Amino acid sequence: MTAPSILTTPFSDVDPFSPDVLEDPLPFQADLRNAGPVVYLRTYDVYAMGRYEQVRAALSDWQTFQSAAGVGLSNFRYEKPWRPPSLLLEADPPHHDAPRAVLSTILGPREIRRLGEAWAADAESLVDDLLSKGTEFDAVADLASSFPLRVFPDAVGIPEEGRKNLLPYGDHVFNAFGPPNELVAKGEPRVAELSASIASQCARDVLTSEGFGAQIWAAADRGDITEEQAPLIVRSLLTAGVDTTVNGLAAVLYAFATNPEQWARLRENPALARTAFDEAVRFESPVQTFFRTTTRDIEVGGTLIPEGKKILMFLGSANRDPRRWENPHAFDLNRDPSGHVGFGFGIHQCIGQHIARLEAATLLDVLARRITSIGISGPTRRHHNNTLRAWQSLPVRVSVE
Ligand code: OVM
Repeated sequence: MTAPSILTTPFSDVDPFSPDVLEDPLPFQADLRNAGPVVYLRTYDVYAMGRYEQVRAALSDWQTFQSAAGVGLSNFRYEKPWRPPSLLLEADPPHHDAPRAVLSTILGPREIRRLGEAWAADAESLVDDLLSKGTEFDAVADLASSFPLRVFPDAVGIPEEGRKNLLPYGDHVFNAFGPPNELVAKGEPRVAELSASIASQCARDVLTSEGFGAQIWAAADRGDITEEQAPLIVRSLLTAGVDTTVNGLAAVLYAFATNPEQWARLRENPALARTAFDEAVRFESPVQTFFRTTTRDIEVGGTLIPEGKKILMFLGSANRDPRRWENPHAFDLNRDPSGHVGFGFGIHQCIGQHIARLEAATLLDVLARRITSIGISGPTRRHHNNTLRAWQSLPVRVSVE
């Protein structure tokens, strides 16, 4: 990378979606932050931001950095989206407002509190079953993915069949925000099948009468949203609510398994579970990147970005920017991780974050009471995805009282 100067914008020829960078994005992110506040990525003709200040400012300015042209590399002004755009993620005010208002009420901290009690029993029985089989297991398959898949589909109210498609569909959606590389090609054969499966689960008559899905349809009955909007809002839950929480849980379990002193702190003070989860979201940033599109010429950090350009925001890099965070590469329950941009920031900030925190706190609460120590017991394996920082396998060994 070139050094920043008054005359030229620093540029890079690195492909941030290449297997090497996806395996370990941290060296690239450090180079990106050091190169300047804005770096031109020649591989994709996009402008990248890796520092906290600029990422947060761009997230806060939806008028200049729009989402409606897509939050992936593809520019919806010129390219037809591969699926009907999300009414939340890929929209801006005014169209964004009614769906956002409806869903943020349904997923609000007070509204979801009653779920916590039922989920505690689910977490207890999951951990009971697991520990009865032994003290070595895969923290991804046996905890990070099994717990969300046990509680979240029921909370939405979708039928049993088709649940197995949630993770593969999400994996493809998050790949599709990136460039059309091998990860996207790998998912293409199943796109039609998976999209049809997900769409069928958004219909009013297949959803249980109590869940989030039914509440979205009830909002259509009240006229808060239209009947055309309702199934797409249910789709957002099914798309954004599974792979993200699975990898958020995997992140916090990995962080504890590699930082035993932090596990001891959690056991001393289980009320730290929520801080621990947000610190893990900062530390690993399960959603690593999103794009925006400029709606006007704008100067950022000495670079003039023209109108209509794609901007790649590195949330994970912002969350480890030493300009913002002391000792950014440490997983530390002593810090206040609030202000991280792992859930985004501004009008599009994660609408499901209270659900994610509730899932994590419920599971960690049970684990902290049952497990005295947790460590890695074999080779760990990343799962590569164009957007997600994900795990394939995390073999762990635990001790119990
Ligand atoms: C959506 C959606 C999909 C993926 C991610 C996301 C992180 C939202 O369909 O609304 O937010």
